[in-house]
Amino acid sequence: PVVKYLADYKAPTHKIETVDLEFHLDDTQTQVFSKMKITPVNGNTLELNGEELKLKSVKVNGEEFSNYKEENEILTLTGLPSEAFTLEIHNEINPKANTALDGLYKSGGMFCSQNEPEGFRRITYFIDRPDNLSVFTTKIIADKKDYPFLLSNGNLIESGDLEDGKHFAVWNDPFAKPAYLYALVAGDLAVIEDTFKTKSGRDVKLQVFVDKGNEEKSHHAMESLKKSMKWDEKRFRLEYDLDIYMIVAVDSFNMGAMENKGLNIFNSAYVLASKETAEDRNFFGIESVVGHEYFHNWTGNRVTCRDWFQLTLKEGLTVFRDQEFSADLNSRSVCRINDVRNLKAAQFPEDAGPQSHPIQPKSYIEMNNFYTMTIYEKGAEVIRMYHTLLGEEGFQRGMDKYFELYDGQAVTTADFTHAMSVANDNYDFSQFRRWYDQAGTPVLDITTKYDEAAKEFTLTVNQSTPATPGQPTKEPFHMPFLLGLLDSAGNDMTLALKNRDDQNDLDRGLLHIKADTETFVFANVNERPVASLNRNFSAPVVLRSDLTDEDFVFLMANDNDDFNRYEAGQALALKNIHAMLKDENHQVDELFIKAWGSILNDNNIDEEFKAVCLSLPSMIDVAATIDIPNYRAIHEAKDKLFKLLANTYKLELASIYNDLSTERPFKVDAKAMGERKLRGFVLACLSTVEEHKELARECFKYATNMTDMMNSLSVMVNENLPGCQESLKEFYDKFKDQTLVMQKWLSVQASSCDDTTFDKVQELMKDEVFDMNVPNLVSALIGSFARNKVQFNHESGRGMKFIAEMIRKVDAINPQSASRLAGAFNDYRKMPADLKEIAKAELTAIVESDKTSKNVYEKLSKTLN
Ligand code: HT7
Ligand code: ZN
Repeated sequence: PVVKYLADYKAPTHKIETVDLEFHLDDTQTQVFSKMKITPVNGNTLELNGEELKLKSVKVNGEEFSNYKEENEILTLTGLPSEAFTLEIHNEINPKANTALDGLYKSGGMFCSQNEPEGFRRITYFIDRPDNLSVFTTKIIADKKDYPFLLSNGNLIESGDLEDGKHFAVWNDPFAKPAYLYALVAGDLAVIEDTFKTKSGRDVKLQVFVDKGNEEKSHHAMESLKKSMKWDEKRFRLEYDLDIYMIVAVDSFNMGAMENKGLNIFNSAYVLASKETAEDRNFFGIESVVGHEYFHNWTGNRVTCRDWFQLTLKEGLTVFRDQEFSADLNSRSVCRINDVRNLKAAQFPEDAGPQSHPIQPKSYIEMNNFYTMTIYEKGAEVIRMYHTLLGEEGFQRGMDKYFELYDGQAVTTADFTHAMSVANDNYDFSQFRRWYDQAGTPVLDITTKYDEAAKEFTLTVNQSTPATPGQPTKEPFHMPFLLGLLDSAGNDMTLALKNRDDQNDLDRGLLHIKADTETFVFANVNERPVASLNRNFSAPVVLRSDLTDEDFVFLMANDNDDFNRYEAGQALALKNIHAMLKDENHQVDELFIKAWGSILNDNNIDEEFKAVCLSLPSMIDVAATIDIPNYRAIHEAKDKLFKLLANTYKLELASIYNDLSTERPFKVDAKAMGERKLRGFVLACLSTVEEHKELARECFKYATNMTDMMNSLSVMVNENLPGCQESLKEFYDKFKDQTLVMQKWLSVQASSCDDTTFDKVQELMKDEVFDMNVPNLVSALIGSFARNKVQFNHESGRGMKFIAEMIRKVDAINPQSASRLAGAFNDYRKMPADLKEIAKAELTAIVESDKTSKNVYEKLSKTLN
């Protein structure tokens, strides 16, 4: 397969100024007519991308043209005019056969498209790269009965009836855009409508299209859209620019959602929600994804990427924006904790494994493999660091400058840095730029010393970054490090640095870490302080410090930074789990048990924050610190600790459970969701206590919303509690016609660590609710099993052999879906020898097969290397 390099970037030879498209929709033989106005920039040879297309005819300036050849998915036209010309192409495509869901395809009875990053070339021949910005006009012709709605980007300018039961619609998008933002939808849909008045007084028509019968489940998405529009005006002063904004929900989709200009297409999982069918995390996810796609209108669409190596320019920035949106609308502390939990659970392992890459990669084989946690979530952390360094005002000045300089253009991450710098007195980001180029999670080793006589506190910070594929050595990063020194009453001391000039950010507690080793000496420190380090997770690093258990207990109770209150509890829990892994007779630290109990019994902490603070570190958090993790042992150690805590505090837990079980109206706000979250957590605790084994079944029977239902169902499945099988059956009978709910049912069963899970998954694959062609279902059943560390790494090797077989099967249908499953093998280098042997044989066979897609090839060849 061909490797593409950032260093090889060359500007396009031509510009497609406008393109008029005409579609004659048909399941297997859709006709596409494209008429492009093209300006030559450099030379008279034009290369157009085209994949899986049947070429019918080519005309230049109205005349048949035959000076072309088609090779390696490129249509090369030579001897073209050196002045502006028109190029007309007619080709045919087969949407029904498109199971890869890339380009134009069918989801249920509907036609829909997905063009990012390189799907448009599967619709027609084009300069399919983000630095070619064109004005698109689209005429869609289709059967009126089957496809009453015909949609594309921009404004509807004409529509009408045709012969033979057909009709047409013409859409024009006045904003020049790259082909990846192009969209087309045709279907027999239901729609809900609303309007939004922008800050300058324009009315924008809002529409959410869903399958008929799902209208009632689309209101939360509509409300989320209006909140997003309002928030972007208030926080970023950004107003929507078209007169219409449409969202379409589809069941077959490769990712969460897509920000096509004025016509977002969403995975139905991020649109549909009712209290009976969606969990709180789904309501939260819908708000955040609707926000994310909306925010792309400015960060992605108005200012786009020059090439796909710049993907984090739009994705890191837009994730930062959606995180801030969620934080402004919900609990800021809990949002930050959850964002970091997510980063540590998924991005840190990615950065420590075979797929590790900088947020701006230097090469790729298949771009679809680079929609990663690193580009998105670490990318957002990098944006957050600009924000921490410059403060909210300075950051906003930088954003204003970014739009002033680059609106309507395709630019690079260096351009973003430039805007941030010039808007802030030419702030020096030269060392900071290493975050774009170097992969791997930096480690900070911190030692502290208090000199009572001199009243000085010394903090020594040593940074190092492990080698990653292709990057054996690293240069130090510039990172913002937020710090507090707490006195014995838990108050933040006033900070004064003795040995350094960079005092200016000290009132914010901000230190700049730049060198491999930095020493900070604080003066006038009247008692030994407890240091609260890297507050709010200001730098995305692994922190190792000499803080004592007593310090962590103190921080859990007193830190003024909520993130570090949470983090201190995690650090203590982790220490205990490690000790239990070393010695199965280890007595859990009394200090930790007490501190956990104090949080549980603290009435001044809100429910959701309490639930996250009491949660134990994930299996991945524990495994991250072990060379060759034994997942079964980790699971058992965590389980033992959890049971100990639950049994120690069973009376208090039961009383909290009862308090939270009194009848209350169902609301989707932070308070109500927090209460349900804590109730679910407490239920999980109590279910491990002998006298409360029936509680989960009770909760399930009387549940009036999906959150309570899934909380109780997953506890029953994981602990194999009484009532589990009846509950699974009742759930199935009630929801078998609702695929989104069935995804939960499949996932909860495939995630159980129990050894019966393997056979269960084989059986579930035969169930009529499962369909290998739908990525959500593949992810819910096979993906959940692949992420089930205990069962994937089963001593017999059966778990990984099964996933290898599934990768092959799914790859023949949908390479993007298969490539995601292949991520299960990222732990390859950390496997015990016998499992590694099995994995090697399986992966080698896949990599060597000529049937393997480039998506899977790229992932697994890196894994084996
Ligand atoms: N910008 C989108 C990225 C994307 C995608 C979306 C749906 C299906 C396939 C896709 N490939 C890439 C999603 C986003 O970040 O908003
Ligand atoms: Zn995005």
